[in-house]
Amino acid sequence: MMEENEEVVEAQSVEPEKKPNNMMAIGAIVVVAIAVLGYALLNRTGSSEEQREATQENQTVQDNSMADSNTTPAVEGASSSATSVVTENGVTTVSMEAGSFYFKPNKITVKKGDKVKVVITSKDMMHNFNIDELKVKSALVKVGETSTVEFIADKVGSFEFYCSVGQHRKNGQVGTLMVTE
Ligand SMILES: [Cu+2]
Repeated sequence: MMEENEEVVEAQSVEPEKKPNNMMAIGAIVVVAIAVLGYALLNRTGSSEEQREATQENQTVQDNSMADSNTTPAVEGASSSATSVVTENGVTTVSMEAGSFYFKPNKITVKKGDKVKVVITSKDMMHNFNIDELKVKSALVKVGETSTVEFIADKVGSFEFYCSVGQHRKNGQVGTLMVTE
């Protein structure tokens, strides 16, 4: 009998202590939840703003490049378009624009055995033109300047051309030369 009573007393003495603990725990959870929620909300607005900024930047870049390609023929006068691929008597002449970070055109198709003449004009900064598999490496082309590199497309396949200046290749200044039979 005595033991039972003691147990009851013990159980009762524990209970009142537990309640405030629970209340505190719930309070802490609520505080943490509010903090997490607030942080998540802040992050979401932050990232969506960043995305909006990035989109705007992209649009600005596109607008600039469009403006450039629109004004270039007027400045150069002679050619109807700044970039072109013309094949004549087994010679493919590519008038190519290089900029940050692109080649225009970025796809060229020639026949095996063709002589390829790439006339590179830099729109900004310095760029060059390389195809490792065909051992093609142009000189550095400074802004506004033009440089020509010639080679024979003597292998069938799909080859990447790229700019080796700085991080330009990583930033997407690449293209594809297709050499067909
Ligand atoms: Cu470059």
